[in-house]
Amino acid sequence: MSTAVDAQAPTPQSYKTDEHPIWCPGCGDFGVLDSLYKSLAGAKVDPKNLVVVSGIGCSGRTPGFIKSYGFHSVHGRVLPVALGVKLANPSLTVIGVGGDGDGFAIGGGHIPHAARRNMDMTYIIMDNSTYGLTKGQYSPTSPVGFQAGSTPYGNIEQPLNPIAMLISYGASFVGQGYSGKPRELADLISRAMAHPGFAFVNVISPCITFYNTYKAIPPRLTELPADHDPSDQAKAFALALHTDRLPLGVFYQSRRPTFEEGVAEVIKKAQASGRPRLEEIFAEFS
Ligand SMILES: Cc1ncc(C[n+]2csc(CCOP(=O)(O)OP(=O)(O)O)c2C)c(N)n1
Ligand code: SF4
Repeated sequence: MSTAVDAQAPTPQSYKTDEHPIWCPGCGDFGVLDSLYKSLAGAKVDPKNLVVVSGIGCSGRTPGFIKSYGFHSVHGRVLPVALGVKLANPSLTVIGVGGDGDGFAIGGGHIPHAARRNMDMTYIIMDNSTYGLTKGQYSPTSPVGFQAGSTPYGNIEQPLNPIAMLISYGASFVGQGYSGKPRELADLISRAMAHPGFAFVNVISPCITFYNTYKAIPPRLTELPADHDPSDQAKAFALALHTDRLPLGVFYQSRRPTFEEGVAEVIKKAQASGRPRLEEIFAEFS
């Protein structure tokens, strides 16, 4: 049986459910999950106030492994579901998780709008540059030349650059982590959760079965420059363009009103306007 979460002194262990991940041994998603447990414990998040929303994919299984309310939703629809949850109850801690296929391919149209709205949530992409669950097809972050059943002669498409994309869409927090560095990743996720606004974390999380990058990724990992100022959007964008290196940490962070704050203002203005309420309008037609 899993243990109860002690609200005063939660441990990473106490967020584990009785469900054991069925990911392949060595899957990067284990490192992401471990980091999430640490961040939740560090922030003393009460499971009663936590909602984890996922899409479909190996990564999409994550809510089942975290003591919380969970919503294993529809492929590519993490963000609209999370938006609905947060708007219905802004006091909840909302975490979205999914793969690069889920988030950047079928779900890609939601990202610019989530970023510009700035709803207070954390969105974690477990980026393995392939479709793990469906057996290794190429994804929007697969490199040129990537060979799989769907691209037997090599991928001919330029990969997306998640960090540059999110910075240019106006996300107010953009960070990158690696599943093989769970302590640093936990620190990054903690910072994302503490950020009041839309916090995007791209986690390089190798798929050991269909695209094993455990040897190729580590030599490309680097730190952001020690003097990097995360409030400098242009500099953050410039750093994101050097895709031969993969800097880890917070590229960009800024504070601006959240979507929920804006909606609360609109509600106040509407109530003060003296305009008829929706119920009154409906009543006219009944
Ligand atoms: C509407 C819809 N289209 C396609 C699928 C098939 N499908 C399931 S998961 C998936 C992609 C999984 O890749 P990714 O999102 O990167 O997650 P991973 O499995 O790598 O964690 C696809 C295409 C689906 N379930 N629903
Ligand atoms: S197929 Fe890949 S992404 Fe899916 S569980 Fe296995 S290693 Fe992880």
